[in-house]
Amino acid sequence: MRTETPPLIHLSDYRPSDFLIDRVDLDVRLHPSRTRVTAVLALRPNPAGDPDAPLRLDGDELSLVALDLDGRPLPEDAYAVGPSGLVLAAPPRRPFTLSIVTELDPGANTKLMGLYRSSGVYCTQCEADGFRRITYFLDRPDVLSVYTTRIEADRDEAPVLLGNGNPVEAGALDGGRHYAVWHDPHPKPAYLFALVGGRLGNVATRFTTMEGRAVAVAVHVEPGKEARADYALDAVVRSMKWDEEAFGRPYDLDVFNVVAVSDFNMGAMENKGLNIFNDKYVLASPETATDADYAAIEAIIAHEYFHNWSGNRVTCRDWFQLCLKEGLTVFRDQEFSSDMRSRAVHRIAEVRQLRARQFPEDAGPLRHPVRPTAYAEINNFYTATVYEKGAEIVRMLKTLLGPDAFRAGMDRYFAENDGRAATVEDFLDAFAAVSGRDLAAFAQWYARPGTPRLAFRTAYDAAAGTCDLTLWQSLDGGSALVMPVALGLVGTGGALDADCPDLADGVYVLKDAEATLRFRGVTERPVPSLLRGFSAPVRLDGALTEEDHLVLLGRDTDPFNRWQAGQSLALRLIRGGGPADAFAEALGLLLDAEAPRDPAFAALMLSLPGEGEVANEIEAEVDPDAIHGARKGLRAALGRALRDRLEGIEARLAEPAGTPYSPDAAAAGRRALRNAALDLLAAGDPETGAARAAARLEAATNMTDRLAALGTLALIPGDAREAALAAFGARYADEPLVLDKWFALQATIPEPGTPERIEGLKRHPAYALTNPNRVRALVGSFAFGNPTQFARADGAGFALVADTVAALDGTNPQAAARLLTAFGSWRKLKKSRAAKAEEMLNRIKAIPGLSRDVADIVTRTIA
Ligand code: 0A1
Ligand code: ZN
Repeated sequence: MRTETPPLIHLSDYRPSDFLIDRVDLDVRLHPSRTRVTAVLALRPNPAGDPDAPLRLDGDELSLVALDLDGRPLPEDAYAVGPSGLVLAAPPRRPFTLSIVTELDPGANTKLMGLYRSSGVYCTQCEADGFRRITYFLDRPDVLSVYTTRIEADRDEAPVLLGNGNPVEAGALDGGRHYAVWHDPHPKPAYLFALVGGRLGNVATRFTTMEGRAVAVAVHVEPGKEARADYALDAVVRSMKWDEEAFGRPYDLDVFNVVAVSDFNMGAMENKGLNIFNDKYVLASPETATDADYAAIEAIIAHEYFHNWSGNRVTCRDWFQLCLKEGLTVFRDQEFSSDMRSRAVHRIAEVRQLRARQFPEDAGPLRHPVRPTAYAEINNFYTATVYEKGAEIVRMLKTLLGPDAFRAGMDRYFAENDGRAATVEDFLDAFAAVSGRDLAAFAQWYARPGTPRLAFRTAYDAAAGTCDLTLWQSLDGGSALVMPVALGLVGTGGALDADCPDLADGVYVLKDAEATLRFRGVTERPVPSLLRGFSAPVRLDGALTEEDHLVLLGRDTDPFNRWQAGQSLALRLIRGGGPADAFAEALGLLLDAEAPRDPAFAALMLSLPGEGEVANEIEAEVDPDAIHGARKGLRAALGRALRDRLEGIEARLAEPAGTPYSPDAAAAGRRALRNAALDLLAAGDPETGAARAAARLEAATNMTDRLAALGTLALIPGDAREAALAAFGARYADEPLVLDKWFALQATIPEPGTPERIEGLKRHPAYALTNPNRVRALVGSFAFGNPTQFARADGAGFALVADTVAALDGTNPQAAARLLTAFGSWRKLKKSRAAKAEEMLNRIKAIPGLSRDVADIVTRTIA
């Protein structure tokens, strides 16, 4: 049987709903296998809809128990129930009430969409279309309703009952049962519905908003792990405060609850007043979480909280507008993290992530515009393009308009669209209105897939003291984009004070395919520093010499471009070979200056572009082994050339015994630099490196240092590595989130033995195909983070991942589809390897009964 190409839904087919639902009254009686849901829906025809239309309510894997219209059972010939929902052919043409009773089996719900159980805790996930797995509904984001939810459960099984909005009432019932009623006054689409019932501990505090509202804030976790929720709770409070200060957005309910669950398909979910999190992004202690984990918790807590305005108060008209909430909210969380930490360091991290995930997506078969125009399965569009490139568009808008007009535009957007389901046009209209600018050309960023290229040339006239800088942009299939290019000229003594009337605040707005800017008063041969702060998500085609990059690395005033110069130099050496002496010398000088001043920045300077980033730069016939070998060679050369300095850093940054762990950016930066130094030293001299790493592992007092040392050791084959891995696995046998790190680390070892190691780890008692974190850690890390072994010439890597996709598709299609996206760049590989990938993709495609999620990815990937 061949998989059919799933049918497409088109943006151009959008029509308003024929009916609206003003109020939803839910009564949910929780039971592990027979949960009963009574939904009372206050419906009315939509004046903007078709007055003769039938009522089609979405439903998925539901069993219908009873159906009443205005209090009377509906005769069986008045409705039809099918696999995708329930249809009333002749509904009333006036306001009416439907009362629907459905029965669900949360214990059997392995898709983790709708109502399910995670380690005994009842929880829900409704975005994008999970509410239809709870009751029949108009499950689309432009139908906004006011919800009241009564939850009933066994008190022993689920002493804590949480819903959206504010608590109204709670009490005991006969037979050991109890109930709680929650009311959410803010109209919302069904995808923001949530409930939780279970045995949970919590940490709590109060926050008073700028409007004087006292909010009870709590983070709920597995009992016994409360102390690990302190950092998340603190991040909630800091997010609340920041959104008031940076965007004037106060919180709007009396309670704000966060719940951590261990089985979750994504990072977290912004349900109104009741955010539900993958526990990986809540639980942290120095013993179990790294600095990177703390930073991710802070960012994701902020992200979900910020959705309260960008997503919930103003929601999306349809799923094509997903970037309206996601791109904007990523931008907001990035700004928050930049304010909490170092802006320059954070910007570098953002760009690395964009290049590692979004650039390849935009260059491969799964490419799509930030606002797609068609989809088969919306759950496959929670992508780096929608999120990260979507955030870059908002950032460019801010650069183009300046901070004041940007803030005024945001205020207007929130004011005009509060309580509405909006579009990208509504968003841009707000900025056009406050600034008087025409943003029609800028809007192309939402519509055009692919990463634009920016090229440049300089012509310096020493006699005249002028420099002409010509910029070109190109992107397949259309006119020029509007892009802000932050730039300046740099000389051997630092930034040149040259005059250019085309720049405003150091930014040139490129609107045409080509433009030339003239600088006057240029006193020496200048090096252009382009795209400072990565002011637009484009690829900058290099026309700089090694000497030019060295000037920027040493002298640019823009920290991002100093880092970028190092990356460019490293890329040249990885791709073209040649002596690394000049690069090493420049890095050494930079370390002397920056290591004491900004250790986090110095650490970033020491980390070379990843193998995937190198592959991005290559158009075809990618050979992961060659990239790996060249990168390893450069690291070894740098490790040797910088040995004295790296040893000095190692010694200087050792923390005095007894220093308490703090996750703050300064302490994390020192750890990052010290661990980067260790890693590079070990690359230069594996033998002493192994001993040094083993000693550091022994001495480590927190997970950041322990995992870094283990990671260094993991790259050096031998008994010391195996002993260290075994000891780590035993030490954290009861810590699933730490075992995930251990799984991931082993899965990314770039050696032929790794697939076999993974097969062994699949039999580890903690591994489970039903838990997305475990699968991501073991098989996802291999697929996305081990290019030499995933794309092995013998096809064993592709087969390993394909087998997992096939096994997972039956229980969790969303997770299976996500894993399959690892094949996205297969066509660029060397022919023999590409052929193996294609074989596996065809094998997956031929599986009978494939889910729509996987069928969609596989057909697009092969196409
Ligand atoms: N809106 C969430 C992402 C999310 C999307 C789908 C989910 O279903 C499994 C879960 C979460 C966010 O941006 O954080
Ligand atoms: Zn989001």
